[in-house]
Amino acid sequence: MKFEKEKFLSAVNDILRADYAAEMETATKKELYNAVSKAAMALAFDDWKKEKKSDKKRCGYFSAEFLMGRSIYSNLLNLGILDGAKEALKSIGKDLGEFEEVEDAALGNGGLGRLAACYLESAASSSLPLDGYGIRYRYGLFRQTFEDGFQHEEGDDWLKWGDPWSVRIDRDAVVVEFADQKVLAVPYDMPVFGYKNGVVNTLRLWSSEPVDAFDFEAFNDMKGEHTAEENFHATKITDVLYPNDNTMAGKILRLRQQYFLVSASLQDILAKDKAKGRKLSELDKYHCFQLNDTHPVIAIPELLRLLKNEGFSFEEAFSICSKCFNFTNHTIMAEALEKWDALALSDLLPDVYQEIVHCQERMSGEGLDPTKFFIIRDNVIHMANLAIYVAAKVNGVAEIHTNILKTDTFKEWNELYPEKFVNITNGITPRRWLLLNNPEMAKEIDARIGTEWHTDLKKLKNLKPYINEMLPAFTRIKGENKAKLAAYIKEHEGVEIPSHFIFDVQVKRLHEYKRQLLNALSILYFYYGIKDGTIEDFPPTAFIFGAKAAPGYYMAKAVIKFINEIANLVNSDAEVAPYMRVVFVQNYNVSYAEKIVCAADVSEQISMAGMEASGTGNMKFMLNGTVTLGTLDGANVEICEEAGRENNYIFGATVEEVAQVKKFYCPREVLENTIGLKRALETLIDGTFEDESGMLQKLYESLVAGFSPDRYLVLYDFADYVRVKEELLRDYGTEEFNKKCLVNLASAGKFSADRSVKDYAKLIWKIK
Ligand code: 26W
Repeated sequence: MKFEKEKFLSAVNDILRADYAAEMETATKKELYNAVSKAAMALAFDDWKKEKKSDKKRCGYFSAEFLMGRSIYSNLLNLGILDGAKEALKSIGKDLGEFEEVEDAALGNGGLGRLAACYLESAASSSLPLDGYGIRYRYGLFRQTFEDGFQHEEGDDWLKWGDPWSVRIDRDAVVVEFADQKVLAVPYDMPVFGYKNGVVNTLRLWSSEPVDAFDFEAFNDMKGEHTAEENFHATKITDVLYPNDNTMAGKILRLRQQYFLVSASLQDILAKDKAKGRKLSELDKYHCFQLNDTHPVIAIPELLRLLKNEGFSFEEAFSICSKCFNFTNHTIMAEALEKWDALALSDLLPDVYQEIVHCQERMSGEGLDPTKFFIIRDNVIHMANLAIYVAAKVNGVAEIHTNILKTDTFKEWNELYPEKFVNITNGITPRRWLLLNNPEMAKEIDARIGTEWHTDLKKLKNLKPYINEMLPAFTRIKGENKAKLAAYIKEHEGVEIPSHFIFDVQVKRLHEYKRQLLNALSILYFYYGIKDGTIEDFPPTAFIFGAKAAPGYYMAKAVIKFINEIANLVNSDAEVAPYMRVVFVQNYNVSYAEKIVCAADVSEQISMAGMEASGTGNMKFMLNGTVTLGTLDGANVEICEEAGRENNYIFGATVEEVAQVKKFYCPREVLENTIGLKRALETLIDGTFEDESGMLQKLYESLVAGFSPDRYLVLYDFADYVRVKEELLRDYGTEEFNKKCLVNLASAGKFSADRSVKDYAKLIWKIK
């Protein structure tokens, strides 16, 4: 897009005058942010209109979560006006960097939601007609603070700065009906800009409102209170994102959210097709739908219901659904596979429930063995089974994960429908995760191999001949990024990290299977080793954590408390100060990630093998030239395939070994036989840390006591972990180590989300 500075500034000024009765000189930061954003939106209006009107087959990405992060910089970048806008603002004495205060749109928990955001960007950048359908939560993922080392949660008022990147489309509002409630679903459309290609797709987020915003009649009849109550119920549906990641809570409000999202989206899509004169019997000619995990799977019976209302028979409707829907699984954890109480669902959505029953009957009618194949059993509805039965394709998100789905989690289903199961390895958008977050590194790459990699990440391999020559620039830029991160951490967390320290980073949601606890115990092992002299010349290392724990997840919160205690111990010990720092950053989110990922020396990806479906943080670090310290889990396996295992640091039990070990596992035995482990572990109970809450005690017990102690083999993998970790830390700083970093960067091509969405388009969506 050609950028005309004067025109742009004058557009900004017009918006300031019309919307805020302000001008450049007098506008507040917030007003300016809104005006700049709106002016940029206006530039892309024609492209957006074109895409909305186009007749091609489109895919709807149905997701309860879109973790978009901050939009302004990535949008300006993709519109090709980031530098222009920066210059323009500078010329009037303003700094684009000030918009760093703008809140993230954190309408997602973690990996699944961020993946959805990357896919939207990559699809637009690859000119693929993909639109997101989600929920416009009034409050996104909670804001996290630490008080005395404990996590505290606050509401996330993400709209504080306004929402200039959305447009409310009242004319597209639809009514969503529950047995006990009728609400209005109002869409807010966010443009999704392709990278410098003039493509603008849409993320449509639905907000719930009362059907009649203000009922004058009721008010006049003195029923005003009743109206207020209805009001309350209606907005409640989209009030807040559920902060659970990987655990199914079974809350009816969550079911309401899920149904609200899919019913509104499908009604909207069908109504527009009808208005265009399309035949609904040919729905699959114009649409397909990707169900992002089980959360939107209730779309299947809802479409059955809607089509039957249009006069189709169940079989006809079923046939349409089986061509339109596809299902992605993002986790094998049993506690995360959604199941709903049949009575509760039938109370809330009787007609939808009937369609689920019909699916079950159809299945029985086919003569399938009901002990293996069921949707409803013991009055519980298994949403994953419903999805697999109806969907055209089912995919896992990394090779190893898809294999586990096929041979274990959904073994029977795979034997029944082998052609349904496919793998699409996850990816990340290289625009946000290299161009934008690490611009200096991007420039160095451009200078050597040109800019094609911006949209064809495989081209990064052309860097390989330049690796030796690029080392000085690489280490210089990494050093600058580290200094910036250290300053930011000093300001926001109050912890001083010398930037010559190794930055060893573990950032992701807090979950036992991700084993932040393993990392924590290794730190204590090194700490006591340094103190008692058994470890000499320990390479100075800063251990950096970032993670939110689900508010009701006791063990996860205990791990946060433990690591914060370790940080206190280590950071206040003058004797180890030359060797170690520990910091747990507060409120880790997309914007924090952008700062961290480009400044890391070590990427910790240490889940118990078989548990992490893919991981995408691992890819972000790799793309920024960071070695992985990890298990053979999720996409780590493919990272090693691409970059060479010798260029990463792999440890621990493999999936096969995990299965073997678990048969006779005795953590107490491991504890006795692992040097240094006991000392580290017993800090949980020996008074090293004060434990009034009893949390640390519980953490200890989770590893050594009870029915299945140490479920995630923290103790089992400890020895191998510290061995490989120490090897890594001692390699740090050598030329060989720096080369490993760059080989990783140059080998990251496979992990572009552009590749992922193209795979989806070809294998699943059949769109061009
Ligand atoms: C019902 C509660 C609930 C909430 C969230 C269940 C499951 C989830 C998600 C499936 C959790 C999630 O985000 N999974 C992550 O998805 C990423 C994208 O595919 C993967 O990279 C991660 O490995 C996986 O943990």
